[in-house]
Amino acid sequence: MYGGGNSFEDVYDKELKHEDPEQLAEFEARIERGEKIESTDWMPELYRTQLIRMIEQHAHSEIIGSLPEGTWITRAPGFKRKLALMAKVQDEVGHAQLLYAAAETLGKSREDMITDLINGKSKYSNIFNYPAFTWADSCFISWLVDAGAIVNQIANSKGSYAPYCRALERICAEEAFHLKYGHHCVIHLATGSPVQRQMMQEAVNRWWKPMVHFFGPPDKDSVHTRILMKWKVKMASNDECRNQFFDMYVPKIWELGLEIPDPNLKKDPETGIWNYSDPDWSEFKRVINGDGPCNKERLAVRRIAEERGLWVRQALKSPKATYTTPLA
Ligand code: FAQ
Repeated sequence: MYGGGNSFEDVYDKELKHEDPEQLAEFEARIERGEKIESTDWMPELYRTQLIRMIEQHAHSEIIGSLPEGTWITRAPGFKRKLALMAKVQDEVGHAQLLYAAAETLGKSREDMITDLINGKSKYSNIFNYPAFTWADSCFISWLVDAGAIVNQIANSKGSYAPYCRALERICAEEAFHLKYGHHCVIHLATGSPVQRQMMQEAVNRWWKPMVHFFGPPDKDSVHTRILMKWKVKMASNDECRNQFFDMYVPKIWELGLEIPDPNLKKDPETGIWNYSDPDWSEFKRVINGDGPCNKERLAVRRIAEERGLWVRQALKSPKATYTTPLA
């Protein structure tokens, strides 16, 4: 891809030089007209590989994303919270299924995607590599991580690749419920006893930086944004999504009497752009490349699930064979 001295135009020309110019022009004209692309339609190879990369990473994020909150199901404070959290976590795993199915339409098998996840070849969202120490951490995820996910997903659901858009529409409807549940949990703690308020504040302090990272590197450093926006896969840039999130949720966080651990966070009233402190992008790079606080633990859980589920997948393929389960 571009970067490292190569201009976008150089790489665009190089990557697309094997494509038929007429087909490429017609494809780009369709996108320009706002038409949707189906899996059976002609598409340049780069569109296919970019979509696989992005949808696959998104699917992995949902499935790994269910883990930090999942650890709180057994310890949720009360029956109603437990029921709601169980339903939410189940939804996130369901989102992964929808997204894996959308990525499969482009020709990569689910087995290959899971193998690439477990081997550390594929990425997933930075934020799920941090530990949920307290109940308030799980409330932060349910409200604000879901909020960030919705900002990005609503934009992308208007994009050009039809199977991904269909999956995102359903996902956004479910995420809207998660957001309400999470907001309710945070309101409860932020307006509760001093101990509850303190616990919620500490969660905000812990999660704010990874939350700023969540939307991806600043546009000037983003590798894929230009081509993805040209082909209407990404309908808003990383900075646009981050700014929209600040706009919608910073006032709500402050309204609850919670502080955000960034003294420079301020909206410029003239431009509508939020200024914020450098959130240490070197930490972001380390985390997305496998060296965050929980990367190894998260992938180990996924690996065990794969190993334990192998006999079920084999039995579904060949029901008459005999299998030994790893638990027998
Ligand atoms: N984490 O050139 P860009 C959720 C990587 S779903 C890890 O700007 P792009 C639901 C990027 O892959 C959350 N890696 O990349 C939930 C690339 O590396 P590569 C996930 C990141 O694709 C809630 C490199 O950095 N949402 O949370 C991240 O144009 C609660 C350069 O970056 C989606 O996946 C990151 N945050 O923009 C579940 C939405 N950011 O591949 C449970 C769809 C960047 O070259 C509980 N995806 N990188 O090795 C997108 O919109 C885009 O892919 C972005 C990144 C915006 C994530």
